[in-house]
Amino acid sequence: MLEAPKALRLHIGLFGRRNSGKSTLMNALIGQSISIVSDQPGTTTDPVEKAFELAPIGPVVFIDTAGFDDQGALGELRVKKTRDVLERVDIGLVVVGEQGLGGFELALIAALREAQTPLLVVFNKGDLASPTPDQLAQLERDAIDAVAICAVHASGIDRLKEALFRLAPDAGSEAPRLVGDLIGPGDLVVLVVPIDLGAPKGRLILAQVQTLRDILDSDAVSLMVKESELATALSQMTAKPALVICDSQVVLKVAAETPPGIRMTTFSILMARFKGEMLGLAAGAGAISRLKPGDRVLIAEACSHHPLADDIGRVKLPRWLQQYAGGALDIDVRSGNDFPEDLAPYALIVQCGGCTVTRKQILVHQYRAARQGVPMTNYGMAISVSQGVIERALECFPAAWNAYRQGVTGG
Ligand SMILES: Nc1nc2c(ncn2[C@@H]2O[C@H](COP(=O)(O)OP(=O)(O)OP(=O)(O)O)[C@@H](O)[C@H]2O)c(=O)[nH]1
Ligand SMILES: [Mg+2]
Repeated sequence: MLEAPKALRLHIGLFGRRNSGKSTLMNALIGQSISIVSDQPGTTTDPVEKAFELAPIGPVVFIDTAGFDDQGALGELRVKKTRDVLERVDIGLVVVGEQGLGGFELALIAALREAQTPLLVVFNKGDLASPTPDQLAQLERDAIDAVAICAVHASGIDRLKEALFRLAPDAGSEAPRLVGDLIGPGDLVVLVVPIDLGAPKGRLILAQVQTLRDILDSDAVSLMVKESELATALSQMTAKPALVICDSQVVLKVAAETPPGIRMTTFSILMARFKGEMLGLAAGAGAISRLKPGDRVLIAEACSHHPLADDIGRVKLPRWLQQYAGGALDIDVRSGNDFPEDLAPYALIVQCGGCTVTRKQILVHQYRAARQGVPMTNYGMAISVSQGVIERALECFPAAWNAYRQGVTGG
């Protein structure tokens, strides 16, 4: 009964001309020979379905269909079955063979669009043909995603999975609450926010605003102070706060001033859960303790902002990580969409909190890192590690605390 019910699975249909490699692709995606492959056009006659757990999307059903371009009496029945599939899938893959993108594929694209079905063009047989620049430009103009693969050699399948994940309507969007599940009605939550030169003028940053809103939604009570007022605020309270949440930059002071027995964490750690897969990021934080001088580290920021004098990503984090490693590290900073395909050279990836990007985008990065066996964490967790307070800040997330400890030992 742990299986996802079929209706909840994302249905992904494979469409295209006969012999374009749909069945080969389906087999490559699931890593088994489920659908019959041959060089004879028209091999698949009836739709072939296979339920599968597809990382990082989750439970899916792939539906391989009969090539669509054949006509005639027998052909028409097949075309109808394929059309039925086309109308009920959640995502359509338009598989293009060595003939390239032609009128037939454009008609398929139009049919999927008419059904309002997200679609992805898959240029298969990369060993025999490649999409032309014109075709790619046209797809881009129409805002249609495309990937080039070679199904027989199972190459490009990971990029295809990432593209599928970005298309999936609900995948990754079921974010946990920011803090609402950690508190109850009437609870008091203390928020500690430094107002320094880096603080935006006349407003609060998004993570703080979202946290305040979630506290309001939970019918709880919030009190926001600067770190200089925290001790006073705590000493004047008659009831114990349920939680103290601070900016990572003051985590050392706040951890010291919050009495044991009162839970404390940081906005960035809440964001790690809200915008990413927390356990993976916690395990990645543990890997910081295994950094050695000379290791390569990737620092990835989602937005390209103008760096401040003591920018976290470019100045503070590198300094802290190098102190931790006990020597110079080889640090690359990448911003925006420039997240490398090949992560193998890195001993660690530190991703920003991702306040300006979707959860999906961070999950795609995490998926890519996990697949290549590279530990990945985020800014806030890395800062708490460098300040020696990560275990305190993870106390209210026991599973993440365990994942962190496992990351430390490399287990
Ligand atoms: N060179 C090359 N051949 C491929 C590739 N993918 C599939 N093929 C070959 O293309 C032929 C057709 O593959 P299928 O997977 O059966 O194609 P299909 O789209 O399912 O065809 P129908 O079921 O007839 O519609 C087979 O001989 C495959 O081995 C590829 O990436 N490169
Ligand atoms: Mg087939």
